[in-house]
Amino acid sequence: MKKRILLINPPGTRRVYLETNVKVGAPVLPSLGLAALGGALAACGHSPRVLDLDVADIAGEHTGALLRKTILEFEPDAAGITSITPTWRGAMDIAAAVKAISPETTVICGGVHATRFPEETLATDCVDYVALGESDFTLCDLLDSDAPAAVPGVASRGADGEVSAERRALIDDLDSLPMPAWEMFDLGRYHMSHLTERRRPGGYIETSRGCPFGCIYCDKTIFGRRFRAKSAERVVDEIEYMIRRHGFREIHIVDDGFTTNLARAKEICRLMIDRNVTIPFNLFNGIRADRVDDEMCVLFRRAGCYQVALGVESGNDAVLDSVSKGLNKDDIRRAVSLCKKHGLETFGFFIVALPEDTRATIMDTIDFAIELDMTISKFDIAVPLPGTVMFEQLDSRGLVRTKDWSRYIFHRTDVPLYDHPNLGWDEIEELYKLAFRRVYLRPKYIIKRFFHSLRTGGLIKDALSFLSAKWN
Ligand code: B12
Ligand code: SF4
Repeated sequence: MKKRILLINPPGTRRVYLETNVKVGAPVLPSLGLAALGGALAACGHSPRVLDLDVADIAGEHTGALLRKTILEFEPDAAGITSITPTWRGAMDIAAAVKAISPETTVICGGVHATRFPEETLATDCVDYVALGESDFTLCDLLDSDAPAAVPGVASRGADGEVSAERRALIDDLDSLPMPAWEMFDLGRYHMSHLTERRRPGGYIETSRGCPFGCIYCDKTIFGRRFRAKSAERVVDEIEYMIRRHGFREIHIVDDGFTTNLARAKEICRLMIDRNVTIPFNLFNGIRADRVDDEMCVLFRRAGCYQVALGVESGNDAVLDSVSKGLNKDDIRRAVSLCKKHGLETFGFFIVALPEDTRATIMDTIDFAIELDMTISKFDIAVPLPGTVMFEQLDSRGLVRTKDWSRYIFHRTDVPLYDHPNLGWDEIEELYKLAFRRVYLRPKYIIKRFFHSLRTGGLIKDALSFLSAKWN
């Protein structure tokens, strides 16, 4: 039987980005996870709708009233709420509100934090089921089943109060995934930061899932370590569908490892060129510095890529070793200079206060950022996301100070999350702010950025961001 399901995105962007030092980089695009679920639901005959409370929150709308109005109008059979660690608490409040407005609506939670903590998520009567991990097919099966608790990948609380939480096998054939349902979103309400955007509207695409590496701070709860990929044909079909069917004018690739299989990545670019499906795109989530070569950069450029993000993390080889990155500074130097040689913008992710960091190694990281002189350098505070090796390391030593997950945000220093083995939080905060000042207030950078923004038309936005940033 056809069912109405309301897919809800909880607020997050305001606290995670807009109230922090990196507000200039805040990305506000439609959730790919919800679009993927919507596509799968539509493909099996259901009627999905999205309620994006994050966008409503940014716009200053009253999210509680909006939720109420939407539920009373749409009368969903089920509500599906997504969450990651910092938005989980808010997602639980939304679950309670849904039940208060409409007790007969089935409430299903999914996403990384609910998957990691099904017991806690099912602790109240407000959540009926948790969909564990990848749920593209789980959610349809759950809605179609007379015994939802028995559907593989569904966690629920039994009559005895016990929670059964068995994961479903990962999806092998990613070409079998239906196209994401972008029609559920009002694309006019979304935008990237001008730092990572050329044209609007932009949209996320995933071409693969899983990453074989094991960086200690990275959460692998959903897609795991096995690399699985869509075929080049499917990827280019999907890009074409985004452009022609939905009017996207730019794409942002969110794969953990777009170039894990370099031959496939090159094939995708070649096919984009051959089929004339070139479009401005960036490698938003970063590629590994050891998975890029000259030919790849040439193909990136020809296919429309203008910006490559790289996970640099640290400017100290011993610290890089300690986080099991499997890369050293020379690998990173090589990748950055290759990208620059081919005229690609570079975006570097750096982490301040990794467990082995000291004041001196953080200064190495700042110096390395200056040496690399990338188009954008983004500094994050090392956050031990639950389930990561880093969390286990700190927690087993009794160093984790709070499990208030709403505070697990990469760019906030106002509340200490853990006791760092070598540094106090005052010092972490001081070094974090110093990193931005030393990298961005260099005359060489300012002059270069000025000409860059003249060329790309971002001069006024750059000037405003510069003036509104908190440098101290
Ligand atoms: C793109 C991305 C972003 C984007 C947009 C996220 C979005 N809302 O769409 C941006 C840049 C905004 C972002 C920001 C952050 N991100 Co992010 N992000 C990603 C990334 C790279 C891809 C996410 C994605 O679209 N995947 C593809 C879709 C299809 O997968 P999915 O969303 O997981 O959905 C599937 C399942 O989870 C499940 N599912 C999800 N929701 C629901 C709901 C229901 C009802 C059901 C049934 C199932 C279900 O089914 C889906 C289909 O299989 C992931 C890494 C990764 N590889 O997943 C990190 C990741 C999700 N991000 C992460 C983090 C930590 C953050 C930040 C907190 C970092 C920070 N700055 O502090 C912020 C928070 C932002 C916010 N607004 O709250 C972590 C989350 C870890 C955790 N424990 O929470 C991840 C896993 C990275 C990592 N490996 O550590 N992120
Ligand atoms: S940080 Fe990147 S390379 Fe490291 S495990 Fe996560 S996705 Fe893989």
